[in-house]
Amino acid sequence: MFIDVAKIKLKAGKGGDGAVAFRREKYEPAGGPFGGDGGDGGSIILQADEGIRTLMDFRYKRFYKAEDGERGKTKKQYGKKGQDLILKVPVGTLVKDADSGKVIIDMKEHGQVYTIAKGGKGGRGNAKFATSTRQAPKFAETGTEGEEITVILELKLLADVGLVGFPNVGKSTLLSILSAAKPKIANYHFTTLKPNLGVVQIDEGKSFVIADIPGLIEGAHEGAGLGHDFLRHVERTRVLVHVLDASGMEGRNPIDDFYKINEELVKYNPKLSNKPQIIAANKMDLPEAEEWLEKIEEELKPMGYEIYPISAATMKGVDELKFAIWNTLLNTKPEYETFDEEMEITLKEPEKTIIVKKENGRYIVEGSYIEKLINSTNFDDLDSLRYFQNALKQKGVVEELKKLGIEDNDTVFICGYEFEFFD
Ligand SMILES: Nc1nc2c(ncn2[C@@H]2O[C@H](COP(=O)(O)OP(=O)(O)OP(=O)(O)O)[C@@H](O)[C@H]2O)c(=O)[nH]1
Ligand SMILES: [Mg+2]
Repeated sequence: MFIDVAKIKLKAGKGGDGAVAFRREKYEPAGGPFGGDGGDGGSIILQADEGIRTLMDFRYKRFYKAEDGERGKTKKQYGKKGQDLILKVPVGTLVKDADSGKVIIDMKEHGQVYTIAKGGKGGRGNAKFATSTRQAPKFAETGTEGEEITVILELKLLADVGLVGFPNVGKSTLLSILSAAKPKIANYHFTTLKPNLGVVQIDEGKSFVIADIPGLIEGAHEGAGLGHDFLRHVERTRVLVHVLDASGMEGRNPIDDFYKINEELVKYNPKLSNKPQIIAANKMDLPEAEEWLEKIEEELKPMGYEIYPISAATMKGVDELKFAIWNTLLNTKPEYETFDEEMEITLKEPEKTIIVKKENGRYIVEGSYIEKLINSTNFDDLDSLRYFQNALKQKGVVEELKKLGIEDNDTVFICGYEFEFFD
């Protein structure tokens, strides 16, 4: 099995900070709070797309960041929300957490979306903290950080395109020049013992997987040669490229070869005759190839086959063939299969927003809510401090600390900062 893998780092946008601002108008010397909320940070969203066939693009670009939210503005204006970043992945992509190796999600269906890194929340501006007793709050909330995660994308590659043909016609050679695959190539039959897969890139976001299907000979459907094992690979491809040796150098007739191989395919599974087939007349650099090409065209063109004369040795005609394959793929409905093994999907554990604990005799308070609270507190401002203390009470933190045995004058570490406890 051939697996395409990419490791990428993702960072969602930070929420914009809330603004501290006051109304300044001619006849209102002590204006009210006027700071608006920050915008939320953009999230990173994965989207399964059947038009994307490989993870090629993720090998070039490895870090992705969504836009930050804008800061809140004066006049109670909201900051703009950061734009979400949508990453398209092939259908069948398995997404794993790089740290734990656990599966986060299997992107199985076309169009499926999943928020892999959530944008931070925008902070509230000081206008939101005004109450009847606190008319001029000098603090606002900071926006929270966007989620950050490194993921491993895995895709079990199934060939979109199968190269079929008699042994020694040049299937592996063709594979090696279309892709980065390095199959064994040699001038004897059954050089290739197992299909090799390669990724062919057309352009950004456009690529496909191709395999050389070895060992097909007369009687393959009954087990002759090696072909029987590999015929099921052929079943899974969408397009076949039928490679013929147009030089006839081995004394066979390429037209006979064509019929023989197709007969084997149909005997194995009649549905295989429905697959689009493109003919590559190979070894055009050799003498006698021109003559054979004419015969091949005369015979097979009227049957509706597209025929591409190529030389895998000199690469002549190979680009034309490559684009013809791509075009045929575009017009053929994909049949894909995702991971068929049963597997356990572990969802991300929701983050504990408040943790109160006693460790080695120390009282510790932490968690994302507390962090956010601390970041938003202006410790030089009495109102702000009061808000902080009330919040700790309301959230039950004080209660928890008392249960753990805290007493007045004891030290408590809140997100790493030292405080003295007074009830
Ligand atoms: N002159 C010439 N030789 C070629 C060309 N393409 C392939 N060959 C040669 O043909 C021989 C067989 O090539 P392979 O690519 O191994 O053929 P295959 O179809 O994969 O063969 P099996 O793996 O045995 O089924 C090698 O010696 C290649 O160098 C071509 O366009 N021109
Ligand atoms: Mg081969």
